Amino acid sequence: MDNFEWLNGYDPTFGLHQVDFDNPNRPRTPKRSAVYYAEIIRNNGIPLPKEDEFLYGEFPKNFWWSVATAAYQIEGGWRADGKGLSIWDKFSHTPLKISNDDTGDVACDSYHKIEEDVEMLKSLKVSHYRFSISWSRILPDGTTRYINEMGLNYYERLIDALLAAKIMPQVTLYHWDLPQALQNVGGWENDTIVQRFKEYAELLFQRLGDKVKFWITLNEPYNAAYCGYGVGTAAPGISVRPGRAPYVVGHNLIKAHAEAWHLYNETYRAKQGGLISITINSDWAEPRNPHNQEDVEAARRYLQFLLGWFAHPIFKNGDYNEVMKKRILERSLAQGLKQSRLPEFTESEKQRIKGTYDYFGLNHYTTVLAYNLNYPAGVMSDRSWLNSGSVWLKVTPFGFRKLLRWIKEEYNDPPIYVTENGVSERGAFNLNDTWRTHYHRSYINEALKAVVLDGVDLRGYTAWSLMDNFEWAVGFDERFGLYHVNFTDPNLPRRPKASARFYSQIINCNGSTEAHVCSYSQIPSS
Ligand code: PNW
Repeated sequence: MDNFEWLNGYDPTFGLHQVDFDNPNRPRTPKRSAVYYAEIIRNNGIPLPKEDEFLYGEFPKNFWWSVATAAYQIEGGWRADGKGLSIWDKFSHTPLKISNDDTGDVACDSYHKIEEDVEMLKSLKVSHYRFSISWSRILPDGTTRYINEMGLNYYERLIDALLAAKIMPQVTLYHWDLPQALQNVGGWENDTIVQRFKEYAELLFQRLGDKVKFWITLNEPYNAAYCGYGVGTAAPGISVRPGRAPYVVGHNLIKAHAEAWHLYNETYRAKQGGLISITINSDWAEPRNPHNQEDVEAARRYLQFLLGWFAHPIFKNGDYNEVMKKRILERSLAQGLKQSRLPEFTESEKQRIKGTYDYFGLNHYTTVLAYNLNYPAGVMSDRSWLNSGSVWLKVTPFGFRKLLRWIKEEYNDPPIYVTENGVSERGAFNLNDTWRTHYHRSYINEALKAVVLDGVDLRGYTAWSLMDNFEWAVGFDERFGLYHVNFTDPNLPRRPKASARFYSQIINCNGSTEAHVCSYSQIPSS
């Protein structure tokens, strides 16, 4: 119990029970810790809950093991090949420029390092590599008026090098680097972008489609629309955009995706035979207090606003979910608007949008605790969750399995590809990244439970990211790479972190971490 703490008197209290020193009877009250300790004593220890037990086993045969990057994050804004400006060029913090002229920053200089990048992928033994194409490198002003053949040729050489190494490309059309020329006419807020995106997609199907069999139309529409990553407003400190604009952007993103899907489905699928869909990001949301119905509903709202915003129209009925429609209408009217800030789809648009998917692409990193607050929910994290190099990213493997199962149930058991999952570090350079190995080991094990125990149709897993790179609004301080890049050396050398070796072992054993079932290959440390 709380007691006399020597020189410090009664201020520090170490007790499992509180003592009221103002009351002459000195009543004792058990604290939460007393209840918990009693439970430990009763159990003679801390029994591991069944769902937290490690599951030994393997993923299905032909499971895809991949690793991801995005064009602007590894190529930077380098544009001596004729690339046009993108909305990200003005945010570039790249510490290295090839020259001081106007040719832009190089980030990891992947434009000139196809061979090195493919070597890393071969060492990892991935079956697939997810990268994105820079729209303004192919179409400098965003339109098909002028095609930059030099830029297109870079991606052709990359794809050929991958195929020669038996690594299949997974190509994202739009990973946030909108051509500045399109932003100048309103970007994603102008509905002419739907046609522009379709023309850009068509060019890529025509020119790369005989070699690329897995397309992702849009990466994380939520962050593009709501946080401003894809609309030219992202900057340190600006994370969420107010008003109607995000909903208009979201509306056009959904239509652009649907048009690209139909184009591929009707004109290119028969002869090219690939898959095309969208990648949606989502946290898992756990009610802050699971016994409080308001918190349970807040968690559900959070998922419907984050993942459901895009998944409901595409994977369900062509329309926004009821939770969003109701909440946004109520708020809009309460603020004196005549109608909801959330635009509506016409009946024919709904028919056009519904079912425009070949798989469910999922980016997942973390879990939040949701509680009842207006719009759509209040969120916080648990103090005991492990941190990472990014404030928003806590290590919460249990949420991964729950989210996968939720998607299975909510969207009628679609084939799922996880297209990003990973963790960041910041601060001093250290190749021995035990935290990243721990992250992938525990998250991949939760994915395995989703497959084996919950019957989720998971087809592939992708680690974010192949190498340290330009982490958007935060620049180079947060590092997600399996490979370290030395940005102070003009050659930008890449070196494997410990987690790169671990990931190649996981791949080699198809997701199993039992050393005795298969022999591990080693990545030489160069
Ligand atoms: C994703 N958040 O972005 C992107 O697809 C990647 O380009 C990026 O490098 C990676 O995740 C790591 O951040 C996110 O604040 C950005 O919750 C922000 C958040 C989530 C994902």
